Parts: sequence; structure tokens; C-alpha cells
Amino acid sequence: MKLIQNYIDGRFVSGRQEFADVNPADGTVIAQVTEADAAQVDESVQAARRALRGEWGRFGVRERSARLHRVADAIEKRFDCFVHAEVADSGKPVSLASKLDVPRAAANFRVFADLVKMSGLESFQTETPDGANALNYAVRKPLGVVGVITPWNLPLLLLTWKVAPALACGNVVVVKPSEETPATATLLAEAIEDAGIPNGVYNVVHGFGPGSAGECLTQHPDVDAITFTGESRTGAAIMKSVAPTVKPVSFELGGKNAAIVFADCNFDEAVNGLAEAVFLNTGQVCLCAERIYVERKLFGAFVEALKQKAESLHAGWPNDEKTDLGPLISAQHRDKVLSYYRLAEEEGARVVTGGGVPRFGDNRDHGFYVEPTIYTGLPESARCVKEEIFGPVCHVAPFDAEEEAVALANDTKYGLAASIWTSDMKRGHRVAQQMKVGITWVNCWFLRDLRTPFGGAGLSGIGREGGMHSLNFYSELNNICVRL
Ligand code: NAD
Ligand code: 6OH
Repeated sequence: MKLIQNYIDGRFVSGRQEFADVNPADGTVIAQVTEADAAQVDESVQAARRALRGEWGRFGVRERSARLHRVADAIEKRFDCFVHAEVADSGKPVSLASKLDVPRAAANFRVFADLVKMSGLESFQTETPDGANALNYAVRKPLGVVGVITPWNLPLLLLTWKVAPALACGNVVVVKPSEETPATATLLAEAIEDAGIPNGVYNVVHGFGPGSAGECLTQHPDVDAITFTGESRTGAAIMKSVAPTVKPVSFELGGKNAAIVFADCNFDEAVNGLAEAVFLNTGQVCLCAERIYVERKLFGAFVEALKQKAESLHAGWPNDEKTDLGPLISAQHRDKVLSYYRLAEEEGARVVTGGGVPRFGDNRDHGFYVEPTIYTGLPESARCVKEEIFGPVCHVAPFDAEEEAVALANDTKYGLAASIWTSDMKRGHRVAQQMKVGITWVNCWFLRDLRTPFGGAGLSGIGREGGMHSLNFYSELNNICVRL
């Protein structure tokens, strides 16, 4: 059986405890994973700190940038290995891993490698009280040891989204990937080695959250900052855990994202776009739309067209190029999604399509598949309309007036993303500006430019990453005031 080990100070190391890595498509165990104990987390933090004082700490921006491009080269060289590891761990379709996850991992390194070289900082000429002048300028320093804690839905994409800017700014990292998807963070260690990045700069500790590697990292006094993507509830637990050592945090958390479809939209574009927004990665993308509000005169036609799309999706083996829809990540997550499927009916939903578990007659019946599902008819107060489900499911409701749609979309404690579908660009801008979210798409969804601010309002996060926002989070700015 394959063993996925921790990676500390440039070496793959085992430990006392192991846990199983399960393939969500058929429930088989594909690897054993070493769980890091408190001592190994400490070892990785100390190795990182030594690396900060070593060669890496003396690299200039040009050298760091060049090494990050080499990491991207090394990912591209191992493209198929990364794709297969991600597919086996997460059950996502191979077409998705090869179009989205792995190319984005390389792009994350390239974008921040370039950006850090181009970026400058503000300076001010300041008049002093005695009529002389002072010059204020800031310099960028690393924060130090950054703890990176990531989820299972886009494992490599989300990990590199944080590791790349952290390294670009000269930090060292200890990453704790999700226990469900440990493989690609471990493979990345090989790419990091290939790129000539010194030992101790990138460390991987495997394990769980509470009472395990995740919590050890957030509590560690020598970890200088925590960057986390995952559930809002976990974000709250991490905030408590870092409070005694006052670590800065960057949080990208959950969502209950709305889409607003106006009757003047391009119908096919809206249906196709929202079918992606609901079902991509089996609905396991934080940006997925789980609430769709459709102008009443289009409502019936829209629901029917989305139903056709849902029913045309091919739920298959993840490695089959024709597969659109893989399994959910785990038995536990499937139980959660199915509990919402039951709840929706109890709350009075009309099931437009789905609501159950598909039967294949082969080993996929031991996997964690659910049917793509559309509901209508729920009151806005229903838990299924308020709570993040994180599966291939949405609720569609009609609206009559623009102000009503805006109010419905904003009636949530989350605030990650929204999408608006209209041919009237004045309306598109007007409505977009009223969305209480971090990201609004007009006539598109999940169209990314990595230089833009990315993050959420309310329960959806703290801070923004992307472009300069990432560089600013992963830097300590030292303002220098020189009396002239
Ligand atoms: P999760 O919060 O359960 O786990 C995320 C990571 O945190 C895992 O590595 C886990 O081991 C670790 N963890 C759990 N408890 C911890 C603790 N007490 N201390 C330290 N670490 C701990 O999230 P998940 O189920 O893996 O991912 C799905 C969630 O992530 C959804 O809510 C989704 O919306 C959210 N998400 C948000 C974004 C975003 O950019 N806003 C992106 C992807 C996923
Ligand atoms: C959440 O599941 C998706 C997050 C996406 C990003 O962080 C990104 O940079 O595209």
C-alpha cells in the first residue's frame, strides 16, 4: 500500500500514526497517510524558521521569482502525475483536473513570481513642523513562518493560491492539506525540490483539525500567520486558537451564493453558465450558486432548461473523459448532503429533478455519488435556502422587481460571490454594485483574473487575497521615515 508521508526539512518522514486515504468513486483505500503529531509539527516549524535564517532568507526578489517560475515548470513537467493524484483523491473528473486544478497551480506560481518583481510600494514626502522635509517609504519583509491550512474541494489549486504568494514574499511555509486529499501537497514537495528551493522552506504535515496537526499548527507560538480556506465554522475555531498568540489571519470561507436571472438575459448563456455554477465539481466549489432567483416571466422556461441540463450530466468514473459529475468527497459529506435532500422535502420543496442516489450496478455503488438536484417552492426562511449544502443542488425562486431580487440575494449571513444575468449593462453594473459579496460576476461565473481581489464578506471570510492583496497579506510592511 502506498504511504503518503510528511515532508519536513526536505525529507519525507513517517510517524507513529496513520490514516486511510479513500477513493470517493468506489470507497477503496488508495493509500495510508502519516499523521503528524505535535512533535513533528514543531519540527517542521523549527525547520522552517532555520530556512528563514539561511540561504532562502538572503535571496533577493529576482532569485525568488526565478525559483517560483521553476516550480511552475516542475508542475507542468509532472502534469499527468498531479492530475491523476488529484482525481484519485478527490473523485473529480479528469477533464476538470486537467483544465482547472493543475493548470491553475502552475499559473498561481507564475502570476506571483511576476507580480512580486513588478510591485512597488508607496512613498510620501512629508512636511515637518519646522518647515523641513521627511521622506516616508515602506519596505516589504516576510511575515516569517506561515501556516497554510486548506480544504479538499480544489486541493492543489487552493494550496498553491496561498503558498505561491507566501513564498514570493520570502516567507517559509508549513502546509496542512485536507485529510481527505493529502496527495498533491506531497507531490508539490518534489516540484519544490526540482526548483532548487532550499530545504525547510516548504513543509507538509498531514492530519486532521481539532486535536491533530491543524490545531497544533494554529496554536504553535513560532507560527507567525495563518492562512486558511474552509468552512466558516472552522474559521471561527481557528480564530479562537490563534488569539493567544495574536497571529494575523486570512480566511476564505463558505458561501450561500445567489444568482439573479433577468428576463432580458441571453437565455442559453444563462442556463449553460448556471448549470456550471451549480454542478461544477459536483457542486463542491465555494463559489457555486445554491440560490437562483429568476424574473417571473422566465421562471418556468428557466427551471425546465436547467432540469434538462442536470439530467444530461454524465455521472461516471472520474478517469473517464466523458464524465461530468464525480462523487462527493466522502461518505460523511454525502450523509450531510443527503440530510439536506431529506430536509428540503420536509420543508416543502418541489423536487424538479434528483434528490437521491444514483445506482450504477458496479463498484461506484460503494462510492459517494448523489443525483444533481433542483428544488423550487421553498420559503426563504427554509434551512435549505439559508445554509451552505456544498453539493450539486440549488433552489430556484421567482421574483418580480429588481429591488426584490437584490434584497433576496443579500438576505444571507454569507457574502462570497454572486452572479447576474442580463443584457442590460446599466442594470448589470447597478445590481452588481449592490451585492454584499466579495466577487460579483455579470454574465459569467468563476471567470478568474488572478490579479483581482478575492475573498468574502460576512461569514465568508476575513481579508482579500489575489494580486497585490496577497502580497500585502504575506508581507510585514516596515515604513521608514527619514528626516531630510
Ligand atoms: P473544513 O473547514 O472542514 O477543513 C478545511 C481544513 O481545515 C482541513 O485541512 C481541516 O483538516 C482543517 N481543520 C479543520 N478543523 C480545524 C481546526 N480546528 N484547526 C485547524 N485546522 C482545522 O473545510 P472542508 O470541508 O475541507 O472544505 C469545504 C468548505 O470550504 C466549504 O465550506 C467551502 O465553502 C469552503 N471553501 C471556501 C473557499 C473560499 O475561497 N472562500 C474555497 C474552498 C472551500
Ligand atoms: C472555492 O472553492 C474556490 C476558490 C477559488 C479560488 O480561490 C481562486 O483563486 O480561484
